[in-house]
Amino acid sequence: MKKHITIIGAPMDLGQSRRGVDMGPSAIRYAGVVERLEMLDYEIQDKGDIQIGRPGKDEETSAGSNLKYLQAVSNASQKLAEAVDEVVKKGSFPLVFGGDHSIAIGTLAGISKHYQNLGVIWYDAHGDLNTGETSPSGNIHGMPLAVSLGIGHPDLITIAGYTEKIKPENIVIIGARSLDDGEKILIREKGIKVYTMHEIDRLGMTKVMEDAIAYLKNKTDGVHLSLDLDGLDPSDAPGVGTPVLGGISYRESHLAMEILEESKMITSAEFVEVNPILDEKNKTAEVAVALMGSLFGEKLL
Ligand code: 6HN
Ligand code: MN
Ligand code: MN
Ligand code: MN
Repeated sequence: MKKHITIIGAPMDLGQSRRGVDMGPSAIRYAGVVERLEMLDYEIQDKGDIQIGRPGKDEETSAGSNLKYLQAVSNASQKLAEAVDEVVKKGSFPLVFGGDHSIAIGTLAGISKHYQNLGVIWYDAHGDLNTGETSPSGNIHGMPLAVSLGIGHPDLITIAGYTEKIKPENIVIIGARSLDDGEKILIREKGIKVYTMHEIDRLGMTKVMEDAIAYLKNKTDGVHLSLDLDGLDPSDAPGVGTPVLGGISYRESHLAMEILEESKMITSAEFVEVNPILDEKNKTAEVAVALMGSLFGEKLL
């Protein structure tokens, strides 16, 4: 039987300040994702995009909170959680396209209830571990990992009706190079495993991925890959809203995806922060699709 993947687009741009990332799902589709994965003997169903509201500027702030577009992000997260939940229920692999990284709140809320111990690989320049108190920006895309740990605004941590989506010991962050002070404190407090660019440079991507897999292997019953394109170096993935120099290369990223594929460990994935307005001829969407190829078993020979 052919393995089954279900695509869901989450055209969300309210979790951050650069418009255009809502066109990410279209850009990824335009880069040929369905055709590419079908070649790998997957049956693909594209469910289209979830509906995201267009709140006015007056809805940017809400009483008692510095989180921007809290209501809109929380509504969309609930919708995405329901859509993803359905996909997992019918035994298909959920593949979600962003949109900004705030969508991970909904993705994880939809997936995690199906697992006792969901592992998460967070491939990102950032930790996305801020709360309203520690955030320098008020942008919710800097918060989804904290929210999924049950730390953050009550409206966000209760999406899908339960709070602790993931446990700190089941998280691995890969590619970090821009962490806010509050995030560093939380990482130490919770003992979260982080491979910063320092470890990637020093150990090499093969060792980093092998260690990450060994770390998650015996304690998780599924692993979600949340891949923020800004984990890659901006020279390879320029179409992102919060680029940070000194990132993971295109080749290293392919290698990481290939090693994950060999591990047969990944049970869901999302590719986020592709912003075609900031991109160079859809390069970043094409990179995302190429990485998905490797994640799902494409071989060079
Ligand atoms: N992302 N740490 C910064 C903030 O505003 O909280 C940047 C967050 C970036 C989030 O790339 O998904
Ligand atoms: Mn991110
Ligand atoms: Mn990021
Ligand atoms: Mn390769």
